[in-house]
Amino acid sequence: MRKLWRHAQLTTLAGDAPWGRLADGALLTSGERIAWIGRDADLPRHLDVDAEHDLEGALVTPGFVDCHTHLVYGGARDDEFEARLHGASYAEIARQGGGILATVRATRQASDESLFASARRRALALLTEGVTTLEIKSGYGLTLADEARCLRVARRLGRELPLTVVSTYLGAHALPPEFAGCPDDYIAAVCAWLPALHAEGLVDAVDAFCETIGFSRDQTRRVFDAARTLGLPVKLHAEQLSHQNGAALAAQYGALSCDHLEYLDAAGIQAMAAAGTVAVLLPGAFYFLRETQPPPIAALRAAGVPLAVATDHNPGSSPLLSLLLALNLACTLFRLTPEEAVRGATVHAARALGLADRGILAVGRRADFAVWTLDHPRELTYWIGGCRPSRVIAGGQEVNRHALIATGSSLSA
Ligand code: DI6
Ligand code: FE
Repeated sequence: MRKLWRHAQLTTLAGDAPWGRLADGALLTSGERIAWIGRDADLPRHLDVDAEHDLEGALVTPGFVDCHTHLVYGGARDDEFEARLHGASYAEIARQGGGILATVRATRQASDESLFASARRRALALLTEGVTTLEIKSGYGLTLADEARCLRVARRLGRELPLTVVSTYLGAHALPPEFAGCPDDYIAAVCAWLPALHAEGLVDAVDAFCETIGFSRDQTRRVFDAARTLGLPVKLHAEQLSHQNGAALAAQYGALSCDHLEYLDAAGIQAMAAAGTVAVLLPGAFYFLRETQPPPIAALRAAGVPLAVATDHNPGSSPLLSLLLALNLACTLFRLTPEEAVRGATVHAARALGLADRGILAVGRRADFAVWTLDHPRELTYWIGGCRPSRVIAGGQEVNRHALIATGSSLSA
């Protein structure tokens, strides 16, 4: 199928021009890919196409990439939100067996079908805003069987929704009760489970939570060694709540990304720059936990580290299901420019997932794009709520979001 999209204000994000903008542009898709892109006036004559759409001056951007989510879990943690409003801290709640472990209990009790139904609803909320590629981490199962269940749900979402899903094994997220007091034994188990998960085709990358309430550098290193043995790329939750030197360690392993980074130091920045590691900024967690120290954006920028922005959707520290709101928060709280924020949720987010075929609009890239009735792409970072694409195209196919939402509600009722 060859489809021609005409009279668009293209925000290609390709090349050096601001936003890669092309006024009155046209785009030809062939199957899942972009076959031609340029000025409408320069369209080759006598193009053989199956369908033609006039976008009447609407804005077109690449499909968004949400490169850091924990989308698959049971239950919710609104009770902890309320407890924090009464003075408890996130770390205290975690130490008392709440926090991540509360979600682990709810996830283990949830059926495969209910895990799938709730994750599907969340994925559709993101898709409705133009997200066409989504990373999903495990990390709320913490047994081989439960981690596998969660990763299978992620894979099933990728099969059943018009989204690309990248799945990340985060067995080293928290210490489960079975291993209380024995974190090294748990890390041995996390490493021992990985080959089976990988053999089943469930793992695209490996992540860990390197933190006082998570795992140490040495434990993180063991997880990374297990990943390296299987040729799997790594990424890290690094320097979120305290400085652990995790980012420098991850960079030594050529990590795709280091994520959070509020407490990142100059050595970590240099290591990331040298390794080409992407900094994934998660302003939703910063906002929801009322953190006060923002990541060192100016120094990351000066060092040439690519900046990505993601939702970090999870029930504890970032119950955020809007990548557009994450973009606004990245600008207001972290002082990203609107163009940096939008590049952070497209081209740099794709790079954080090791995907070279998307994130910009260019010939040969995936035909993932969103159409917006906006005048300027910076509006994507400006409006707080209420901004939705009028159309979403994933792999060259128009996504019927209303039909997907209607089907899901009847299945999960
Ligand atoms: N850092 C986070 O922000 C999430 N996980 C992590 O390692 C929080 C997960 C949760 O509170 O459930
Ligand atoms: Fe996270």
